[in-house]
Amino acid sequence: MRIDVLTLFPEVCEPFFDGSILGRARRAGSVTIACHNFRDFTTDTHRKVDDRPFGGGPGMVLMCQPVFDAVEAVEKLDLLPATRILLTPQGERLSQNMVRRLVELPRLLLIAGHYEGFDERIRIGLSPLEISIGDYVLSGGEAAAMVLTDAVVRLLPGALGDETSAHEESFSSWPLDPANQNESDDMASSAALLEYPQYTRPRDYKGMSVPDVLMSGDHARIKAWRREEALRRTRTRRPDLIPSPRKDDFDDDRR
Ligand code: 6GU
Repeated sequence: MRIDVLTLFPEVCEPFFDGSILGRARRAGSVTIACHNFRDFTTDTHRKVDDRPFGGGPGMVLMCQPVFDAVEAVEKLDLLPATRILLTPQGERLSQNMVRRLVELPRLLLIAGHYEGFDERIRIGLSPLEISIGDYVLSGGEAAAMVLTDAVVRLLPGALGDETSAHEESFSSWPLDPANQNESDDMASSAALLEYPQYTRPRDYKGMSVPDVLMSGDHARIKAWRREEALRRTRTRRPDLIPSPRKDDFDDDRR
């Protein structure tokens, strides 16, 4: 997979893409990540990338020219067809289901804006997917591009040291109900559990001890305990994640 990130602050993004899991995935060749600066594509003598909004108002707006030219030039760097993604608080909210769809694509082109926003013609002319990472406002799309990249790359084969860990974590599939394992875009059935509590050495720390079951060596009991804890945690913290049974499922059972 290839990911290109267009930003005014490549120096902010690059160190993140070199760290831990992302860095390892890059070195292993699972993903190519390249950051590009809009400013390198401006035709303006002062390398201007933003201007005041027509009609007045606060802040500056990212101009069409550097963005269109950057997208065109960067797409030509590779034959792989790129899916354009604009990071914006007005986009569809990023979810693990969306991440699972994105990781199937050969190439992502992430467009991170700064300032007050983009010229509307960037949306119209580039027809990108628009993605937000949550209901809060960031001062730029860089953090969102990093979040999205991390979430996607860790699902690439070989990106995690232990192949099983991506599946056992919070927001992976619902382990109790096989009927719900099918992928779906419908939020009600995007089943997930929060992760069970984890412990490591020492067995006692400041009077807090590790649950006995984890020291028992009984793998069936450990598995059952973890499932119960994951369920308990999900019920109390995120009851919205627990799928509600569909009405017609019940109807079918009665026949
Ligand atoms: Cl993608 N961009 C900005 N500026 N703020 C956000 C966001 C993106 N997602 C949530 N808040």
